[in-house]
Amino acid sequence: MNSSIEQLLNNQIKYEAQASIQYLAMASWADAQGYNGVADFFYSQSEEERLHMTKLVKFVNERSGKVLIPALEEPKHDFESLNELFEKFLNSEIYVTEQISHVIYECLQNKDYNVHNFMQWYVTEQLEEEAMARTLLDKLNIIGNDKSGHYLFDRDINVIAAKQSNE
Ligand code: OFO
Repeated sequence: MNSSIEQLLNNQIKYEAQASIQYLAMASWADAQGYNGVADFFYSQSEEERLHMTKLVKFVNERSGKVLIPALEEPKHDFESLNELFEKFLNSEIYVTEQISHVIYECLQNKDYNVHNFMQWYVTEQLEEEAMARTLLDKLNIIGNDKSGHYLFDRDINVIAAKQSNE
């Protein structure tokens, strides 16, 4: 594997790991605030990001590349509101999507069609996750500051998320 592609995949390992701990911190914040549905949602998003990271680790090793498990930055722990929480979620997904597009671009420049092919799974996954983050933030924007709206959002979030990922 070309060393610049290897470096990009290692960077991607870091972004997935960073998203995983960020979502864990978000789950924990929601748990402490009594938003149990939102907490479950982010606990499971955190697990998913961890799987995305591990899939990359295994792929780089299968291709005889060198994996360097990275140090991570401290995640954001505190949020003013559910809106701020979900804005962070959407921005994090947009960032990861941009990084994946960059990997794809470099694969094409370097004619690495194997890695290009492998990365298609991430492209599809990101599309779904970004769409889900947008839908949830849109709903919160409709709800505004209404406490009973937040209660219902928390109660229904996992149904909304499941429905969105079946679309
Ligand atoms: Fe790894 O899918 Fe989101 O970030």
